[in-house]
Amino acid sequence: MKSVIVGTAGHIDHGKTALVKALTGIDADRLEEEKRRGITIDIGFAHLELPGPGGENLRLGFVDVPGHERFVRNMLAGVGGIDLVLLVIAADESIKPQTREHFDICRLLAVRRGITVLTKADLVDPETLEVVRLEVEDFLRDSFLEPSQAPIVSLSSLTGAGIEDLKRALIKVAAEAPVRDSKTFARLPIDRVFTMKGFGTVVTGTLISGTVRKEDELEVFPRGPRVRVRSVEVHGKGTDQAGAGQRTALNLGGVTREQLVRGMTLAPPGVFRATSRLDVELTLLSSAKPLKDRARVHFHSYTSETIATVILHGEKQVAPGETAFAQLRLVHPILLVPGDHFILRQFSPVITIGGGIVLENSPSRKIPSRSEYLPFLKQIRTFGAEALGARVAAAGRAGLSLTEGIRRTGWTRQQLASTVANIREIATVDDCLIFRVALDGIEQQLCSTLDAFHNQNPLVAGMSKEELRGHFPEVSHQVFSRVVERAVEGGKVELAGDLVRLRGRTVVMKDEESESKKILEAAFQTAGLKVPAMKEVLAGLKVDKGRAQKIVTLLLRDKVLVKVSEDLLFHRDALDDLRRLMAREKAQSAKINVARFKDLTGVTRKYAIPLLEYLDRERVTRRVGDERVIL
Ligand SMILES: Nc1nc2c(ncn2[C@@H]2O[C@H](COP(=O)(O)OP(=O)(O)OP(=O)(O)O)[C@@H](O)[C@H]2O)c(=O)[nH]1
Ligand SMILES: [Mg+2]
Repeated sequence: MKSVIVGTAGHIDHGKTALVKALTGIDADRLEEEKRRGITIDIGFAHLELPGPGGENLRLGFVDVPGHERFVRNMLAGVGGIDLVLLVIAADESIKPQTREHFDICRLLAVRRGITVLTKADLVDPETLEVVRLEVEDFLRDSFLEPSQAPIVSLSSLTGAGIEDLKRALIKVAAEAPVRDSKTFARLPIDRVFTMKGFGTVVTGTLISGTVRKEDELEVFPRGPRVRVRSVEVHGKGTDQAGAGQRTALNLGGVTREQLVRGMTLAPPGVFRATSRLDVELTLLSSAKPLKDRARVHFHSYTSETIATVILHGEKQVAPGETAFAQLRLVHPILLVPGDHFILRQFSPVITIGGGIVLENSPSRKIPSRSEYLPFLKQIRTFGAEALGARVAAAGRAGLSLTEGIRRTGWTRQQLASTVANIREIATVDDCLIFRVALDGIEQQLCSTLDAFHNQNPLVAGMSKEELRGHFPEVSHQVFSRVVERAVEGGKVELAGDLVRLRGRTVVMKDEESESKKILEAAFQTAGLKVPAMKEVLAGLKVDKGRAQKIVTLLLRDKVLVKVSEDLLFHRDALDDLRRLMAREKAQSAKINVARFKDLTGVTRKYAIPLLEYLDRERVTRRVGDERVIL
């Protein structure tokens, strides 16, 4: 069954509540004070099912708002989630200030459909009704209620005349309203909180997107506990789940009434973050005074309100009727995503001056230069694939993590994935979206970093991955690994253990270096197990100490020299001879002690102990007491 939310709008006493009652039989004025004073103070609710054009049922949830100018903030809490509006104008009074203000609010909130209702038709003669109708048509010209497109119905809630016409118009307009997305993340801006005896805490609101099921866990924004949905009601009836576009009541566990107020939002846990900075596109009403940079305003979105400072992107002020990009700094954080609408009211005296649409919910604190930032804002203003592309491009080499992408778009992982699948320029690396050109750039820099390294360190076989990684602090671990992989696959780079090197770059030696290498190797080879003191060998070389050290490292890497202890290096041939010697000794005796080892090899104790320990490590011998078993 399709669910549509219908809001009322219009001047005080023009018959909004009476109209809702004539349609639904429900008196939306629920407060004692409202009944006593005969005016609506806070939003009220009603519901009605009508047969749709195809025979299916349409479920209409009504949000009835107050017309009094002092209660516009309550009106704003109700109008945020509506799909269509009934603009109520009394035939005996015609257009009045809150007719204009409510209508402006609907336009600023981008309400796209509705019906104009001329109430109290019974109080005027047909000529007056006709005059009012013409006046109203003029007023609506070129708006979303343009008279040639949207119905105007005159009726009397008192006599019931015209109510059936309105129902027919409602069926038509409601059937045309797009279905809200029940598959995306649930968001429920709370409009009422109360306790019910034996039930505990109950909240109500218009579910603007997604689905809430019994037993769901939800998070309270801007900050609050995680709560559990104990039960769900839609239009006063218990149900297993509520879908987008339904008036929803939730009985919540894990929270007290005192922890919740109107203006908070319920959403799935761990997905979103409330924000106190928003980049927006805002439009000033032509009736408003110019809006200056840094002006303080009242900010309203869905059921929430706070005070905000308007920071214009590169302009001193916005002229009446103009549209501009701005950053809003909110005094209290609110959970909003791109595409959400808001209303701005003058700080004092409080009147509606404009409104707009959220473009970015996590802008940086620093305001970028206008020339640099405006193209980005224009791109994200498209809200589709192009907007996502712009965000990924702006993320540059860091890429946009899916978590961040979800938080900043309000899209689900699936929505993101299917959008990205159609953008060839974007690659998905594990959990990160990144432009292919960014990957190319990192790869190029990786190769030039390696090239520079090889040039500076001709005697080193490659750069350690760790050190190379250090050159790319802005790049995530996943992306770095992917780029290395790509470079290897592309044949540009090769891996040798933990070392990365450009393909084909072997160690290059200058003449005196390769000569030194030979001298060094020869010195160790001829020394056998009686290895020379390192210092002496190095002193005999033609190269400086640093290079000599590198040559030693190179010989160690190539396993020509073997490190037996911290300061004892042996030539591998000498150690191979030693193994053979031990094998021969085994034929004589299964065991060997230090004295015998010294005799056999001719080395002093200073060398014998490290060598034996080396043999133990190599599993040639095993120490048993003071002796060793030859294995
Ligand atoms: N004769 C006549 N009276 C009406 C009609 N509709 C409403 N009224 C009366 O007008 C008065 C105001 O009606 P409400 O429905 O409370 O007006 P409202 O627009 O809800 O007022 P607020 O919520 O305070 O802005 C009440 O006394 C209604 O009985 C109508 O069609 N004909
Ligand atoms: Mg009312």
